Amino acid sequence: MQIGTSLTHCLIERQRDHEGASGEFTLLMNDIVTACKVISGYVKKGNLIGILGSAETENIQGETQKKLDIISNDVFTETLMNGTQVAALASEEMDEVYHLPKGAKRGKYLCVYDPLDGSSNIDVNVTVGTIFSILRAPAGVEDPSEEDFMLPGTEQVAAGYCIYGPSTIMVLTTGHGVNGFTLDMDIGEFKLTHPNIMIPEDTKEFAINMSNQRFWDAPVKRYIDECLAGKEGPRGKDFNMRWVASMVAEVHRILTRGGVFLYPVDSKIRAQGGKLRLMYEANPMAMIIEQAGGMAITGPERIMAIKPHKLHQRVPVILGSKNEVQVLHDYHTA
Ligand code: AHM
Ligand code: MG
Repeated sequence: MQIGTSLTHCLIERQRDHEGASGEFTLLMNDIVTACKVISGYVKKGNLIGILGSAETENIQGETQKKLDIISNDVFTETLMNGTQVAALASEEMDEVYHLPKGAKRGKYLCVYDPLDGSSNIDVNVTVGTIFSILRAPAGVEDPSEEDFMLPGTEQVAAGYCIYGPSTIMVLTTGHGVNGFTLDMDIGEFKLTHPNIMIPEDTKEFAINMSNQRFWDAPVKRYIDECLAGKEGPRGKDFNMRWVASMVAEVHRILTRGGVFLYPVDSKIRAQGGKLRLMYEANPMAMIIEQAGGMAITGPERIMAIKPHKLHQRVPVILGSKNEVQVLHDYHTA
């Protein structure tokens, strides 16, 4: 595909590669693209239309929802429901599986999403994004249950995110590499700007919330201590650090110039399994990272190999440049 080709065109071309394809996937992706354009519009308008700030409600994870969390969730859910390519939906902002109304036309896909990741950043005008994962509904199941969503990340049909930063960029994988498309605001169309993204295998940049340092387990503590020791330490190089507190922004930076991102389990959050959610944060990002030549692990294991046991399950996340994540894997399995 040539730089500048529209996302719509790329999706139709891909559909042509699959003999007998029904076009359902293309339509679903088209709905996701539409939803992200609408969310991007809201994010960019911000307080011009009075949508910043807290909604004074809590999601199932006990986190206070922002007005934009709820708006984004409604936009994404309604767009996909009306699109008729899904059998059921699940979101960070909804306690349970979202079932389609009785008699509603439905398709063969499941979509799991975080409608607005990094939402603690909304009010301070820092980058946020939408993350999504597409799975196949089990054949013959009319109204999928939570159990039907319990598929490992290796079963994802596609994954992506849309980042609402200085530009709005959609990053996508269907298991054949990773491509990025920038929204051309003048014509309302995403255009291919980042073809075949590959993550540099080596890096000197890590991202972790250092305020949790005293709670870390030994392998993470060892790794960060060695990074901080710089040229004089065992790694023999000086490291740089970044922490946006918006996973979409961290992953996008890593896809662009390499790096390693860690939200490990620590003694403060051990009981809940980690901070980030497996199905709509860790798995889609892991698929993108692996497809771009990187690695995504919990510490000892590959994220995408985990068989989920509940929708809002949390896991430790370590991902990014292959050689650096390998060091962390070695420390966790030594
Ligand atoms: P959210 O989905 O409620 O926004 O939470 C997930 C976000 C990630 O984007 C980010 O990596 C992490 O939470 C930041 O956490 P912390 O505030 O503990 O640094
Ligand atoms: Mg999130």
